[in-house]
Amino acid sequence: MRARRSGFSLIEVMVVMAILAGLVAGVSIMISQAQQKQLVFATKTRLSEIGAGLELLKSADKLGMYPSTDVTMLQGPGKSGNVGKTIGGGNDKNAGIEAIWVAFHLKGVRIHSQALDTSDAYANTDGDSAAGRVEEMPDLELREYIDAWGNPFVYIHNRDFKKMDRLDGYMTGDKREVKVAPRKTELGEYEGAASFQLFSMGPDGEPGTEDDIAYGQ
Ligand SMILES: [Ca+2]
Ligand SMILES: [Ca+2]
Repeated sequence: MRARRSGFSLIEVMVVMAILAGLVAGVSIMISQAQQKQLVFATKTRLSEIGAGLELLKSADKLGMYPSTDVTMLQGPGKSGNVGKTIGGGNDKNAGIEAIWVAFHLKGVRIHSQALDTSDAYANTDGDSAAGRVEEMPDLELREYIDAWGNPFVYIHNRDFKKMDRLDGYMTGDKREVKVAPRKTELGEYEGAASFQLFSMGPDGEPGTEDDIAYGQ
């Protein structure tokens, strides 16, 4: 009579371990895909809140226009004149989205949004500051609204599409300098030709690649 087998053979153990390893790999891929979806969702939410704020700014009782791409050219509402003269400072990085930060904090204009007023929705990735404080800005820092990967959103007013090569570009959350260009359709026309462009550089943190996420898309 053959002796009864005890335990598992090496091959059986290895097969089980291989199956487990496969399961773990599959589950972790699913988890990271779910996390990536959440980040995309958070980014789209911020984009639509900023976009809604821009439309509000354009109404006559607010700014009456979309903010300039250049923070130093930003016009204040009513009699307060050229806010650019007041704030000064800054550098030439992240200029478009900083202009939105300032515009959303102008007196009489202040745009409130739950999704944007939380501290993980903004940062000062290039570390610059204004020379003078603008009404409801919490301090002198020229912050940018950022996407869920920590990179500033890109904002370009339509009148600046053609001169974007004069701008010095953006600094990402991990301190890389990147050049941004206005987005174009397949026909070679500017997107948002009558208004503005607002987009995230996407998961890869590079502007102009396929994973970019544009407002309204
Ligand atoms: Ca800044
Ligand atoms: Ca990208």
